[in-house]
Amino acid sequence: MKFNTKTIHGGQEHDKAYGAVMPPIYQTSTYAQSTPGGHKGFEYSRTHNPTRSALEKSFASLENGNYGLAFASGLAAIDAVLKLLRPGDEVISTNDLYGGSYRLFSQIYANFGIKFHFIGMKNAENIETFVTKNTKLIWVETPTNPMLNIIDIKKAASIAKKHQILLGVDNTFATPYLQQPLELGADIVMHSATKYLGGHSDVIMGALVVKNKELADRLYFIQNSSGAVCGPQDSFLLLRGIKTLHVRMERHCVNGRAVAEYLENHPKVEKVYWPGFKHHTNHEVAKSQMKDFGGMISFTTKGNSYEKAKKIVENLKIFTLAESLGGVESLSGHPASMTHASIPKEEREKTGIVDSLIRLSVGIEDKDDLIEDLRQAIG
Ligand code: P1T
Repeated sequence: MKFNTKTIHGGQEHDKAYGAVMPPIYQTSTYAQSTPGGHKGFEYSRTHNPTRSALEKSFASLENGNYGLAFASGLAAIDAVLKLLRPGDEVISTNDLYGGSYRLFSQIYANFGIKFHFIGMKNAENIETFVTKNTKLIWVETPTNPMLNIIDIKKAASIAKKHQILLGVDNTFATPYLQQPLELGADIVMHSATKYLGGHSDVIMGALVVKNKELADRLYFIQNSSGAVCGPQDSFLLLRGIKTLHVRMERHCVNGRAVAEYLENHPKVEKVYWPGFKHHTNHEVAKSQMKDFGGMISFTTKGNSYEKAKKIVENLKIFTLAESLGGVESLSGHPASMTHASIPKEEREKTGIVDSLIRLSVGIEDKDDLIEDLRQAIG
């Protein structure tokens, strides 16, 4: 089945009771048993729920995996991956990643005796320098949030395989439409499904997909034991969102390119971060592992002034100033004070998250209106 068919049909079957085309919302916490243990495959909705199961099958299908797991948020999904580890284990993570992931690693799991190395991964070979006998997980986000760096997944996977380390890839910015990490050798792919998979800024949810049965069983055990699952209503909304993922992504990519090129030629703009530019450090890697370059863009204005950046995001009318990304509507954000405020200033400035940096999630509105909005806001 091709990707554009999988978004609509992948892992789905028609409802057995009445032939409903969409999976019904099974708004129930529990299921009747005829005798102890006499149930129809569902006992309790923390463990399984038919609407959530339909969504989990869709996740697995989109990422070319065998097993999908849905969580209450993207961070809950990452949290489940970290629970595979033990005190004394080490993680090598990219140093340019969502601030909430950094906070979970450095302020929660570091306290449980797990050691994190936050490193630059633009040159993926750098990862091997940090491998020790205790390294159990390599955590890659690509494109990174918010600097749009590209990490070579195949290279990271070959290092992970050589040392028998798990490779997890946060595929939130790319989506499975643009990039399929399991096909490139990753063991775990993760999503903040809140973003492009849902696509309508109305649900908080996370996803994991794996190929390996033993790994899937360990993650299902953690999902059920820790209980950070999503409800049936949200699962239904995600299933509905996914059906248009491919058409939305096509437009995000077209609009993203138009906005990136406009900003690149703007006299007041200093630097534009977007992997579609030939001069982007890892443009060739992006070309080889992604189908197109997506709708996420970051940029700085000349003078590196917080006041100027604040004025621009306040002046934007169609781009709403808000956390999050990946919805049909365009959003702007100021990473240093919003999504990445939990990273110490000194650390975040090393990766380029300076005071004038603005992040755009380019939506699927008319691109001329988006460019006009930027024109009037930047001045
Ligand atoms: O918000 P939640 O669904 O828990 O997902 C966390 C998360 C994980 N990974 C990446 C790459 C993310 O971008 C996020 C969430 N990011 C934002 C809310 C944001 O505005 O960047």
